[in-house]
Amino acid sequence: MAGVASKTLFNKPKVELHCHLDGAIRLKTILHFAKKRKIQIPTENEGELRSLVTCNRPSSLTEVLSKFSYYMPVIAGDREAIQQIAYELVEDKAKEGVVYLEARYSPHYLANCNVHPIPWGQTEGDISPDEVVNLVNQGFRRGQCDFGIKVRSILCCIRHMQAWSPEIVELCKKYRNDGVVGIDLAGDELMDTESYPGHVQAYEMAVKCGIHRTVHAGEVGPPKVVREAVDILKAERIGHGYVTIKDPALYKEILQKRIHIEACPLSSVLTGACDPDYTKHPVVTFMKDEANFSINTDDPLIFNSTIHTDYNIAAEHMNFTELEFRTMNLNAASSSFLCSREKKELLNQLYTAYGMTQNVC
Ligand code: PRH
Ligand code: ZN
Repeated sequence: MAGVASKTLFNKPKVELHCHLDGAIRLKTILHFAKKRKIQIPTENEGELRSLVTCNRPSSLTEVLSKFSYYMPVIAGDREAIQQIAYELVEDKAKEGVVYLEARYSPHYLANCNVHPIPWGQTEGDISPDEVVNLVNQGFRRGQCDFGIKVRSILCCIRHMQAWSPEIVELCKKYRNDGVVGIDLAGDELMDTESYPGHVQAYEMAVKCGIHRTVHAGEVGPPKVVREAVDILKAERIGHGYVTIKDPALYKEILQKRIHIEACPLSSVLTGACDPDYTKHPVVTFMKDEANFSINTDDPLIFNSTIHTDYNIAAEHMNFTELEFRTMNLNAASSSFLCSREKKELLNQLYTAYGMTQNVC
């Protein structure tokens, strides 16, 4: 066992590119705001809430996504709660040794727009998606000061809510110098973008304005979704992308273009996206082929995990060595959506921490 324990340790600074703010909330915080706001949730007990909102065996993406509805009404639409979850995420990630985090969320979900279905703007007395971005920024700013790590946001379009996408790209533009580094498309991917012009137009605008782009694709959907993400949405990074290896031409292109794949091992098994045998996981193929990829948590609340859980999976079942963890984190830093100056700073921070002499000027 001593061999396994030493194998699983990667106690060095890490970069995480794929973590959902609303999938990374503390149970205690949900219970606190439920009580404070007098919002009824199925239980007031932390252990019971954990079993309700977490997945511990393979299910489906649809089931995983349905978990959010147990607790989102408690957080969404509340200024204090939104700031607090942002602040706490920074604290949690700093404790996990993450030095740079790109956290993603849907401003519309956190503003409660799915409950008050007005596609653009705000209802009276409610908070707008724009205000959500401000609140998250405030939480992240405070967190960065207190815990000394760097955090940026990616704003999510939602597959089945294309009417929100024009506002997402506008918010990305508005806050591009204030914490927001990119656009994403999240949600259930079994819908093709050709019939979703709202997303296509938003991504066209993102390209035009130099907004960085990632897309959830090839998680549970077919290779075609990844193809669309690359060809139509001009994605620079792919969230999950496991299915890519089933289409040799597509996979070759991903490798050649060095498109970054944001892999989330535990998530991939619990959403039923990948076989539970981690030794056969697409990440093993990515590693063997020296693909540009990273290891991330996705939704640590739902998967009852931390970044260590995913790193341990990689070490124990995928034969990741210290060298592979380093390479993977350097690839993540290079594929981050930071501006070139900050990217160089991050890379140099990692080189120093990993005891490497290389320096980027
Ligand atoms: N796949 C697709 N969508 C996901 C995932 C998974 O990686 N995890 C969270 N989400 C969606 C949730 O609906 C969440 O509310 C939204 O992304 C924004 O964070
Ligand atoms: Zn995700």
